[in-house]
Amino acid sequence: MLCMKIYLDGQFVDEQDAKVSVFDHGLLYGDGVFEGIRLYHGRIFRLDAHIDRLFASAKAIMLEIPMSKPELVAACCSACRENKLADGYLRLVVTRGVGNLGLNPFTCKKPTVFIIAATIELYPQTVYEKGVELITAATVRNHPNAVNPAIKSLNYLNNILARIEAVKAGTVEALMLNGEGFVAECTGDNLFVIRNGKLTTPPVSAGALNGITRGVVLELASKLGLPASEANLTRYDVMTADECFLTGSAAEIVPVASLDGRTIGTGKPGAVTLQLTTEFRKLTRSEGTPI
Ligand code: PXG
Repeated sequence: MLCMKIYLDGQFVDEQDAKVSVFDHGLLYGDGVFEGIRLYHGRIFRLDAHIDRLFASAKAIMLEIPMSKPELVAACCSACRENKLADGYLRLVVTRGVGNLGLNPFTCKKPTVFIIAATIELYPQTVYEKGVELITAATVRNHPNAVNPAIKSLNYLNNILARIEAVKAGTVEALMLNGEGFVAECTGDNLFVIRNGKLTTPPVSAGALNGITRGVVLELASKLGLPASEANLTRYDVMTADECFLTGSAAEIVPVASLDGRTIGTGKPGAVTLQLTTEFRKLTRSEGTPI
């Protein structure tokens, strides 16, 4: 593969030269924010929404991004052009920057900004054909008053601990419940269930990320005349749904075949899931910020 050009603090550097300090609080404490963004056919999908969420995450952790929104949009576009990418995945990261060894973020004078524009490793095709087999993680979602899961921070251990459970159980994703026992989301994807033609997804207040793909699916549902709402869900609601699917920028729309060994619906990708997938793919082919 050709050497990737990484955007790092205002410049493009070869990947072997793209290094951050061991004193960067992004590394020392997971102190920072990020976005994972898709590029389809030379257009960045929902870039403005990702940039808005990045700024919201940064605000929540009192991190001042040293660039304006239009500057970040321009940097994302250049990162794709520099790497001659037409389809791929952007990882946009803003860390607290270099400081001393103490927790105090105010010792960090300048946030580090980098953008990796790469090709993407998707879930295997069988996952889209057969659906994922979910397990419920014993690791509970972070309480919103601790590290709010709505913040897309570099502090992903909560999700990683649950992902370890999934992998050890021989699958790719795990369902995460919040402290009250309601469904939050999966480790890197939002969740929807369908019952009697009606879509339901947990509210952000249940510990879900305000996913960009989740938002697109809610828009598509409204366009298609499918009733959709946000409501608390239990494991029972997932197990007994007619259909269930996950959403994420990397995953797009992934059917769920089972939860903890209970087959959901027919166990095959359902009609509504397939219809939404078709409509989602039409959108990714037809809109986006040209690079
Ligand atoms: N929930 C969580 C916890 C996420 O991290 C999503 C939902 C989906 O959101 P979007 O906006 O993408 O529709 C995410 C984002 C990975 C990976 O390597 C996945 C995400 C982020 C970073 C890495 O699988 N998903």
